[in-house]
Amino acid sequence: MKKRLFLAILVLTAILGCTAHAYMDVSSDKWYYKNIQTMSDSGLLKGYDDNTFRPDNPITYAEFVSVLKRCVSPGSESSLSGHWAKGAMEYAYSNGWYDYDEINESLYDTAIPRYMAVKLTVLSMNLPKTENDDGVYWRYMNEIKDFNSIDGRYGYLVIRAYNNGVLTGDENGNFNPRNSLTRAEACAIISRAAGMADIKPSASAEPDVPIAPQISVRGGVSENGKLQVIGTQLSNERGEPVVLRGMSSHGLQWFSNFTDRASIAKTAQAGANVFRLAMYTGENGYLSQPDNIKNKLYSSVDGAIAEDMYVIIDWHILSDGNPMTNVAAAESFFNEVSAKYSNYDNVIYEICNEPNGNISWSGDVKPYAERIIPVIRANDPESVILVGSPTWSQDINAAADDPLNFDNVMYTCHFYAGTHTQWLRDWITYAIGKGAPIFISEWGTSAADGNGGVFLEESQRWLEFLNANNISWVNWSLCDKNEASAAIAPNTGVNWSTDTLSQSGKFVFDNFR
Ligand code: DCB
Repeated sequence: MKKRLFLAILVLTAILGCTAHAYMDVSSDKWYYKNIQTMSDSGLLKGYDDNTFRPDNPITYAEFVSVLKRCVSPGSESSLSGHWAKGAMEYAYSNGWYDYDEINESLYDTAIPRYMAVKLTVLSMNLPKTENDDGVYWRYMNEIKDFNSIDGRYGYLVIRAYNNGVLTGDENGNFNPRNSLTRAEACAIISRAAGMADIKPSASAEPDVPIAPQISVRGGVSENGKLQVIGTQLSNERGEPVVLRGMSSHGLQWFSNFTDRASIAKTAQAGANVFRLAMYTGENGYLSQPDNIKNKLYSSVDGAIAEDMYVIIDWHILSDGNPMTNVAAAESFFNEVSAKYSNYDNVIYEICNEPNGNISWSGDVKPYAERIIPVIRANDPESVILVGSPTWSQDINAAADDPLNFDNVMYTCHFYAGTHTQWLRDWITYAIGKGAPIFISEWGTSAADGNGGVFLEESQRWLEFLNANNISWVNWSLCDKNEASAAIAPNTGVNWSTDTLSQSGKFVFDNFR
């Protein structure tokens, strides 16, 4: 059993005979009275010389981080020249409590926003991940009324703080992420967190590195790095499970106005961490106008990279049902694109959208994959590669029965809620049971033709199933076409916003987090 330093400090305080301090502005009937006494008596956050504590003043970055540092590693305060809190700040940074772009010296003496205080508390105290951190954000969107206004980078940490009993919302159920934190609130949060966290005595000079989240639903590339497939689970660079959620474009030959940087950024801001670029081969797509379509593709891939997203390059076969029909063009395309992006962890290759027609997995699609995958691997040896299957990427069971012999490969399963129901979920369960990793690189709330519905109840069943299995998904499609599956209301144009989403789009965007 590890000793709890916080308790040790309290005991020490008692032994040394320190008496509780009475501040003239902290009366004993206040909700925070005990928290302030605890923090003050243990020397973690003291009052002022004029015998005030100023409980309602906002706490600064410097003060907050210093308190946390004293909690987990008491002793030697800063001996560095410069700002008095510089030592604590550098300690915090070197232990991964914050990232380089989050705090700089010009912020030290300003009020710390609540989302940042939560991040620092959760990471410094190693607050344990709880079961409910995983993929069920939609539940918390009811409990934390303003959850949508929390930046995607912090949502899971806020949830973890709630789950650990460190935080509760205001009287309206709001978290108010960008508001400041009063000194009284800081005492409450830190004393609660310290009371339940396993804080290690600082005897060992090397403090433990805080745990990273085990499931990152909203993490982008800077957080998750190079992806890998472990067993059937998509995982990040550190081997922790990852779930990607986002939007697919419609055909680049028709709707590339919704794949510019602005549209990708809006999708990212809504909480998505993956964007798929549907590069149709037929239907006046890539094979008819290769340079034009490739330029559109590249500028959109670059836009997604700039937005810290994962990006799927989709060789969107459809009318050309057998991938073998254009296998030579596919080889040269994937050779070029995998060389171009081999240094980017963002890129995922989808080598055949939806094989269909009178073909089989073992006779057509698998041999195709065995030609394309080595082409990509020659340039980009470890990237994740997605492979479709016959019957518009529903025959995942056939793939699971006769799998490809390559690492970091996943099989796509595509569903449309108006057409595909429990039976296809059962096929996924079968495939996973056989060890086949599954990725939903395309799904719609509509029927299989992209129109009809929307079918939100069945879509909800699907998402609960995918959440329960940590399966990543990409929704069809980000455009304003007049069809049910389109996420943007008909004819809205490129100045779309989350206020001009279609019924389908509202449902899908609400489920990124
Ligand atoms: C897939 C395709 C995708 C298609 C959607 C919806 O096709 F990957 O390209 O998108 O699912 O059908 C639709 C667009 C339309 C467009 C049409 C042709 O939404 O605006 O006019 O492509 O480019 C599927 C998926 C499943 C099934 C059939 C198809 N299925 N299909 O299970 O029967 O026939 O395209």
